[in-house]
This record gives sequence, structure tokens and C-alpha cells, in this order.
Amino acid sequence: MQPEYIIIHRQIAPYVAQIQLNRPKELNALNLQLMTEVKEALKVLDADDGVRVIIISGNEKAFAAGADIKQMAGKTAMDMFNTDQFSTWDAIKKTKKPLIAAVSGFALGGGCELVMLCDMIVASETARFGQPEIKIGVMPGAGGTQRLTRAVGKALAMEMVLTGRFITAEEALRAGLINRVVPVELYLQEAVKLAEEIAALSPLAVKMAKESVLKAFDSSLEEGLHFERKNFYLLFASDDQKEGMQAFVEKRTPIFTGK
Ligand code: CO8
Repeated sequence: MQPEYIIIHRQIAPYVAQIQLNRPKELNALNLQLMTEVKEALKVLDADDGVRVIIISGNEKAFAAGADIKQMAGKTAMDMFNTDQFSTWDAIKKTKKPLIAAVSGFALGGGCELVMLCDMIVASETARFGQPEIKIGVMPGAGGTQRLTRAVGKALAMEMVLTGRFITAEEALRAGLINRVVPVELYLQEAVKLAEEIAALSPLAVKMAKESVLKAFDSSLEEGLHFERKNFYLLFASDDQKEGMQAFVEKRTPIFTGK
């Protein structure tokens, strides 16, 4: 079925796909259908050998201004519990290929949380990040209190979550939330450049490296080191390891096949 609220570009560059959130009139507010479409698109792209890196973007004015408040406003706690919308987020989290968020304008509430679910973040100078849920009587629910705190530390996370203050792209960069800031006309291009750089590498090594870095968030150092070591050993079962190391010895550019 054709998605209604996202646009999928399977090859925006070699081996690079893009999912564009596309509810511009509502500043890309994340309703349930949009999130399901993102989940389904990621599942397809994650299984597609012609794709190695996936960019998620919005438009210049908004990456996403949060969960759809109008859709949530009349809900009861049991409605929320039964809808179980976060199973969609859990599925997105399982994406094995690197996800790069290309952010311009508002990345608020669930929008900021979706950005933080990505592995790297390229922002335009106009980007604004925030967790303003407190201003509408709730709090972050899709990982904001945890991922923001891990990314920027307790002081700034606490301030953002308790006051709802938006931070600029520059402040987000200084705080370690995002990877780079560029002028608005370049943010997508810059995200594609970063994606192409990663897409030229061994997709197997990239996936295992991503998995290992993420392990740092939810395990002890000992457990994480053990996990990393297993993935490192496992890569010696790949053609890409042979090709990568042989190419280095022969002083040529490696050709990675993902085998
Ligand atoms: N939900 C629904 N509609 C929205 C949302 C939203 N989050 N944000 C903006 N819109 C709509 C507006 O209602 C408006 O619609 P209409 O034209 O029909 O009135 C349209 O988008 C344009 O918005 P504004 O006129 O308000 O545009 P401004 O440029 O004046 O203001 C702001 C932009 C500052 C971004 C303002 O729209 C705003 O404050 N939006 C809400 C931000 C917010 O509170 N986000 C958090 C939502 S709660 C949340 O995300 C919970 C996360 C946990 C669950 C995650 C599951 C996905």
C-alpha cells in the first residue's frame, strides 16, 4: 500500500535511501499511521541489499513537532495502554542499518525522540530541539528522558524536560546531541554526504559496529566489551574483511559486497 504521510526515496544516492516525513501542514506531527508507515518502510529498506544507510528527514520548517496532540487529546490511560504505540518504536529501534536524521526546523517531543532514535544527526542552523511535553501536562514517553540525558547529561536534560525550553542547533552541537550543523540549504546534502561515506564501507562491519556502539547504552562495560569482541571475531568470517585488509596490503580501494 502507498504510504500517505511519508515519501520514500529508495536511492537518493548510491546505497542511500531517504524517508521523508510528509505532513507539512501539521508540522509533521507524528500520528499513529505516520509512525506505522515509518516502521514498515524501515523494515523493507533494512532488508534491501541495495540500501546500506537510511536518512530520515522532514522539511525545512519541521522535522516533526511531536506526537499528534489532536489525536492524543481525548485518550484515556487505558486507550494509550491498549494502543501500545511504542511497539512501533521498538520495531524501529531494531533497524540494523545506520539511520541518519537530517533535521531542519522543529524537532520537538516525539520528533526529538525520533531524532534521538537515529544513530547520527545532521542539523540545519534553523533546527530547534526540545521536549515541551511538560507544557501540555505530560512528559516524554518515547525515550526522551533516557536518551536525552545520556546524550547531553543530567543538567541540560533536566532543564529541557522540566521547562520545555528549545535549544538551538549550535547548543545541541555543543552539548553532544548532534553530529554537525550546516546552513539550511545544505543540511540534506550534508546528511547524504555522511551517508555515502558510510555506504562505501563494508555493510556487515557497519551493522555490527552500530550494534556494538548501541550496546554501550544498555549494558555494563564488561558485557559491552564481550559483545564487541564477539562481533569483531565474527567479521573475520566475511569476504569484506578479506577484501578490506587485502586491499590495504595491495594499496588499492576495497570493493565491499556485504558478503
Ligand atoms: N500535534 C498536532 N498538531 C500540531 C502539532 C502537534 N504536535 N504541532 C503543530 N501542530 C499543528 C498546529 O495545530 C497547526 O495546525 P492548524 O493550522 O490546523 O491550527 C499547525 O500544525 C501549525 O502549527 P502552529 O500554527 O502552532 O505553528 P507555529 O509556527 O506558530 O508554532 C510550534 C510551531 C512551536 C512547533 C507549535 O506548533 C507547537 O508548540 N507545537 C506543539 C509542540 C509540542 O508540544 N510537541 C510535543 C507533543 S507531545 C509528544 O510529542 C509526546 C511524545 C511521546 C509519544 C511519542 C509518540 C509519537
